[in-house]
This record gives sequence, structure tokens and C-alpha cells, in this order.
Amino acid sequence: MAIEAMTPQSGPLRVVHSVCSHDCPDSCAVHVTVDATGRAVRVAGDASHPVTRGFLCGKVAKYLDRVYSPERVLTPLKRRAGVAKESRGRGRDFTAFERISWDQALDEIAGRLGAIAAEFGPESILPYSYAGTMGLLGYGSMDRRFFHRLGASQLDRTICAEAGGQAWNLVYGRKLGTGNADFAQSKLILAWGANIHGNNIHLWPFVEQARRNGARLIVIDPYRTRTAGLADWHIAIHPGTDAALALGLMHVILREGLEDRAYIAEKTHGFDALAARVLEYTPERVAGWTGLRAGEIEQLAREYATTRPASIRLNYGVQRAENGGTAVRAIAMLPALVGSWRERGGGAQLSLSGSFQWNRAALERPDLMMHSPLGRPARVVNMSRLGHALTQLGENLNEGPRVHALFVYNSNPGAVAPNQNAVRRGMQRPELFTVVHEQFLTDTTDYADYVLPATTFLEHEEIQGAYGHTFVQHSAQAIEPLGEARPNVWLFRELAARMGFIEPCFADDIEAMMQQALDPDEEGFSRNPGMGGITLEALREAGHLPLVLHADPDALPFTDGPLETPSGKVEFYSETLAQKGDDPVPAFVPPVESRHSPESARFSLEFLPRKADHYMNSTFANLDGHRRMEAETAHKLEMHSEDAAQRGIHNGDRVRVWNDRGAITLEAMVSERVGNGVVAARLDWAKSREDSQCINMLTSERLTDIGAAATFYSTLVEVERVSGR
Ligand SMILES: Nc1nc2c(c(=O)[nH]1)N[C@H]1C(S)=C(S)[C@@H](COP(=O)(O)OP(=O)(O)OC[C@H]3O[C@@H](n4cnc5c(=O)[nH]c(N)nc54)[C@H](O)[C@@H]3O)O[C@H]1N2
Ligand SMILES: Nc1nc2c(c(=O)[nH]1)N[C@H]1C(S)=C(S)[C@@H](COP(=O)(O)OP(=O)(O)OC[C@H]3O[C@@H](n4cnc5c(=O)[nH]c(N)nc54)[C@H](O)[C@@H]3O)O[C@H]1N2
Ligand code: SF4
Ligand SMILES: [Mo]
Repeated sequence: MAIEAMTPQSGPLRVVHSVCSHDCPDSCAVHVTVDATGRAVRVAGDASHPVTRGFLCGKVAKYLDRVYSPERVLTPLKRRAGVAKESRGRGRDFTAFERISWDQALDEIAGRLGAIAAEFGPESILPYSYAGTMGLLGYGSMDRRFFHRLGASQLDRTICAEAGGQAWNLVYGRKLGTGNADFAQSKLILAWGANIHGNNIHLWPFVEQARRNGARLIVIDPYRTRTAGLADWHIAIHPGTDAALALGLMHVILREGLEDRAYIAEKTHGFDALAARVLEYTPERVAGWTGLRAGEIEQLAREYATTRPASIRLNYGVQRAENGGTAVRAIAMLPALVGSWRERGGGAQLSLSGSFQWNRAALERPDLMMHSPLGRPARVVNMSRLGHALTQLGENLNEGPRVHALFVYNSNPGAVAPNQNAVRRGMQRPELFTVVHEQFLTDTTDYADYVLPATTFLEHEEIQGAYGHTFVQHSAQAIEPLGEARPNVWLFRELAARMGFIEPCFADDIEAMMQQALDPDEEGFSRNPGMGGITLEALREAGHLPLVLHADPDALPFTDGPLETPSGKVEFYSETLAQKGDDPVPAFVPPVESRHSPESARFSLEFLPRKADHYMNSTFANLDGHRRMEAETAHKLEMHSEDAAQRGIHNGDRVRVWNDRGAITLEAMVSERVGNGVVAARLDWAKSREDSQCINMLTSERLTDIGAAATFYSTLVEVERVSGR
């Protein structure tokens, strides 16, 4: 969509419909205004998009600072001979690299990958990517084809949402849930491990609308987020104890007969087993784990079960804990127990991503693994154990080869992956061949042999879904790529050509791939469920189009129609888990790294290594304007006054925060945002610090109970004073 406008000063302006591609539930529709010279001069939220509603978050409102930053990587770069990998220049410092042409870069990289595959086997090549872009093609299409055909290791993308996602699907079969606008009809909203105001701002107007109509907002979060500060009731639960709380709520609900017998009988499976289990979770016992009072647990249970309609915004905060899968499973069962899926404004939302059924097989072509030299599916490496993968994998012969090449795109593992000291030891291996496709020089490019320039979402065309709404969107290319920046699809198409991959899919262009994702019939209409009315042409014209998930517009998820679980019902009891030898009914198991474990004798504080409100994971942390917005807590350790006093620590002191995995020095900030026994700091680039440390030096590679995902929020540390301010 391009809207023409004339202004007397600057000549014709174009307004292009684009989509914010960052890893955020909101996937905003962005209007980019481009002047006559082809320069983007303004970004704004699309007022016609029912969820974007005409505004952008503070991070992306300043997006042109990022696109036109003088620090952008705009040509291919090659590490200068003799410059060691650990050299950690500031973002502006390009001296470790020399500029080379794309042809030279692609030839040399293809040559090295080919040689490594020949010598050590293709599985010794590890692609590493996450959701730097959520554009469908940039996230996973030509890249997957390339690595599948090569026979490279497969990456299990567990760093974010696998524990919760799999847990949700065990209960409901698909990631559907309460729509954004429906939250406006709630009379009670629980934000459970969900920092709506910081991470999901486009849900907030619906929450406010509900509150204007009398709804209460209750936030369950060990940290007093902006969202918690605005709530009617902030429940500062101890980290990692949500499963206990959910089971305790169920105990009270069943004891007081507040469950929905009809919904349970008709729609659920395994109620008796669940009812037997929750008998153990008396409010008194649950109080001991969660740090709440028994009376508060009873009050919350009654309020939740008797306020109609009541909804839960369950985000991914809860599931970054060792027992996080079970916690999400238990919380997800609550709306089924009280039958709140029957009501508009009831239910729960973890993610709506299951609404989108793209033809991913056509995009990613997993069948190409059979045409690789392996002739079989390649081994799978868990991205949440990158440190292990780079330092230890391959020591046992049955694990396959050691990793000899690391190919990073859409991610900054040098900042975001847990157990950074192991990650760095791995990335420092002189013989490890590392390629990074990036927009900036990051904590990861410090270890790269080659850095390749990547486009931003203004510079390429895309198609995109969302995990926080149900609109399919088209992102037109607003401006020409800066310098020699190129999209992911282009990069992997060029590499495939140089590797001699001749399958026709390696010649596909963006247009063809957008069509493959939509899987059109003869008339051009998508065959994907929910996308029946959509053609690429119409999507380009409109910019965004809603999914139509049900013939009846009034249908509610998990109420109307069958469920896609093995039993066809909401599963309180999971035969799938039972068959794996796991507990089929949720139970509370305290994390090893928590106050409830013997480990806490050595490291007595629970650490929340948080996301920053004004960065996107590690993205934006290099931009001065964003850093200014984050200044209040940058490089600080928030701690409770009693924990500080016990250690002789005063506000502003330099403190050492450490455990067995690493240490970082921060500035103590005595804060009421954390309770006794909990400390918190914000994720940042190691590069932004003199000592090149990052809070992920402290986090572990231990995996969650369900989904084998990262456990950032189960981390114990100790803190000591180093010096006064
Ligand atoms: N501003 C901003 N927005 C973002 C991001 C960002 O970095 N910055 N990241 C994006 C990404 S990648 C994602 S996945 C989404 C995630 O969005 P959220 O799921 O909202 O992400 P988190 O901030 O990890 O966790 C939410 C809250 O859970 C709390 N929490 C931690 N441990 C526990 C616990 O044991 N129990 C309970 N009840 N709560 C707990 C945290 O204190 C946090 O406030 O946000 C996206 N949006
Ligand atoms: N301590 C701590 N660690 C965390 C978390 C936490 O809450 N606390 N959150 C975790 C979570 S939920 C997640 S999802 C991960 C996220 O971790 P990452 O996926 O690494 O996310 P970002 O830090 O946003 O880095 C994405 C990078 O991709 C680049 N990029 C953007 N678009 C493109 C593109 O089109 N092409 C290419 N080639 N590159 C592009 C950006 O410049 C950026 O450097 O971090 C995890 N790590
Ligand atoms: S980061 Fe999220 S809220 Fe901000 S513009 Fe992008 S999609 Fe919207
Ligand atoms: Mo994430």
C-alpha cells in the first residue's frame, strides 16, 4: 500500500505499510513516510490497525535512529589477520575488520563451509538464529533450506517460549486464546508473569477500557514492573513457585465448589486425577512456598472464580524457570476449571501464534535433509546450551562431531544466551569458523571471522503473522537497502548458488516465497486454515487482513468445536506425559536454584536477569537515545533494603554479584521493586561496559521440565560490597 501525498516543502511523500519485525507480541502495523529522495523521514503506528491503534512503543518510535545510525554495518567485513577473536571493540570501532566485497565474502565463506563439511561432516556446522526478525521469510525460509540441504546441525529454538508453548499445547492442543479486544470485556484481569506495560503495550488500552468499566487488574510477578505499579493488587510471588499457587487456587476453588461442573464434564479430560492431586495443595502449604498469606490465596481463588468474566494474560515470564512448563500447564487449566472459556472476556492468552497456519514446510523444506550428504535428518542442538555445544559437544562419539563452524543471524548469543562464560570460551576457540549476519557490531560479532551487513525491516519486503493478535500483514519495502546491506533470503540464496545447490527452490524470489507461505489455490486464495479469504494481491493492497478462525464470528476458543489434544478435550491429565514417564498431572517441584533448595545455603539470593523496558532483549542497547531512557537501572542491581543492610550495602555502592558460573560488578540500587531475597538487573550488551561483562554470565544452561528451554529466571547468586560509590 502506498499513499501519495504532497507537501510544499519536501516534494512528494510516500507512506508505506510496513510491519515491526521485532520479537514482540504486538507486531505493529507501521506507516513509514518516505521523501522524494528515498529517505524515510517518519515512522508511525497505523491507526487503521485495530491492535496497533496508531501508536508505537518508545523503542520503535525512534526507529530511524537505528536505521540511519552511523554505527550500522554496511559492507561485508573480514577479521584482520592477527586480530584475536576476543577483542571487544566498542560499537563504533571497526578496526578489527577490513572491508571486503560481497563476492569475496560469499566465495570465501562457501569455500570454508564446504571444506569443514568435507573434513568433519556437515553436522559440525551449527546455524544459530532466533527472532531478530519475525518476518516469515527472514525468520525461517531460505536459511533453513540452505542448512537442511547442507546437512548442518538442526537448532532447537528453545531460548524463549518452548516450555510454555509445549505446556499450553499439552492442555489445549493449539496456541489459541482470548483475543485482545475481548480483554476489554473482562471484569477481572490477571497479568501472570506478564509485563504488559513494558513488553506488550498494545494490550494495555484494552486493559484500561476494561478498568473504566469496573474491572480489577491483578499482577502476579516477583518484580514490581510498571504494570504491577499500575495494578489494583500486586502479588509479589516468590520466583518459580507459580505451579504451587495455581494448584493452591484449584484447591480452594474445588473445596468451595466454585468449579464449572458442566464445562468440566463436557470439555475436559482427567478431572478426577487433578482433583485428587490438588487436595495436597492447601493454602497454608502454598503460602510457605509462594510467600503469600493463606488468606490471600483464598481471596484470589474466590475473586477469580466468582468474578465474571475473568481473564488471564499469561506471558512467558513464568516459564523461564526450571519448573516453568508445569507452572504454565497448571495456570492454563484454571479457566477450564471455572468454565471461563464460555464467556467473551474470559479465558486466557499465552500466545495466539497457533492461529496462523502458514505452509512452513514449503518455506523451510525439511525434506532437503534427505538430499544432503547425510541422507537423514541432522542431529539437533539445543540453542539454550550453546556454551556446552561449543565447548563440549562431540566429546562423546554418539553425539556427532564437534562444532567447527557457527553461523549466526537474527540473534546476538554473545549477550542473550545463558552461561556466557562457556559461550565465550567456545566462541574464542581460534579454529572455530564464525560468520555473523548483523545490522551492528554486537557482542557476537566480536568473535566473528566474517560479519555480513543485514537489512532492517524498512529495507526489505516481508509477510508476517503475530503472537499477540490475529492479523496477517504485508510489509512493503519502504527504502532501498543502506550501503550493501542485504536481507537474509538474499544471503542464503547466494550461498546456496556458491555451494552448487541446484534444487529449483534455491532460485525462489521473495514473491514466490510469500506465495508459498500462503499456499494459494488456482484463484490465488490461500488454502491455509483461517486465511481462506486472503490473496497476496489483496494483502498487499490492504496491508493487514484479519484471520477468520471460525465460520461463526461469535465462536469462542476451546468452547465451540473440538480440541486438538489426543483426547479431544482440555487435558487436566496428559497421557502423552504419562507415556514419557513424566507426571501426567501438575505438581510443584521447587527449582534447584531457588530459596527452597539446599543450593540457597551457598548463594542465597534469587536473581531476576530482566528484559529492559526500552530495549528488545539486546537490540537497541547500543543506541544513545534508548540508553538514556534506560538510564535509571542501567548497570544496577536492584535489591531489597533488608538484603542490602544484612550485607552492609548502601544505595550506590559497587557490589559484586556472583555464583559458580561467573561474576559481574554492578551498582547497588536499594529498591522496593523487589522483595526480600530477590535481586534484579537488566539485560545489556557486554560491550557497553568497561569490564565486558553481562548478566548472562550468571545464568545457567539447566533446562526446563517441559520443552528443554532456557531457565533465566531460576538463578541463585550471592552479593557482596566492593566499595562505596
Ligand atoms: N520492552 C521490551 N519488550 C519486549 C522484550 C524486551 O526485551 N523489552 N522482549 C520480547 C520478548 S523476546 C518476549 S518473549 C516477550 C516476553 O514478554 P514477557 O513474558 O512479559 O517477558 P518477561 O519480561 O520475561 O517476563 C514477564 C514478567 O515475568 C516476571 N517473572 C519472572 N519470574 C517469574 C516467576 O517465577 N513467576 C511470575 N509470576 N513472574 C515471573 C518478570 O519479573 C517479568 O516482569 O516480550 C517481548 N517484548
Ligand atoms: N538475561 C536474559 N537473557 C535473555 C532473556 C531475558 O529475559 N533475560 N530473554 C530471552 C529471550 S525471551 C529471547 S527471545 C532471546 C532473544 O535473543 P535474540 O534473538 O538474540 O534477540 P536480540 O537481542 O533482539 O538480537 C537479535 C539480533 O538480530 C539482529 N537482526 C534483526 N533483524 C535482522 C535481520 O533481518 N537479519 C539478520 N541477520 N539479523 C537481524 C538484530 O540486529 C539483533 O542484534 O534472549 C533471551 N535471553
Ligand atoms: S516492538 Fe512491539 S510494541 Fe514496539 S513497535 Fe514493535 S511490535 Fe509494536
Ligand atoms: Mo522471547
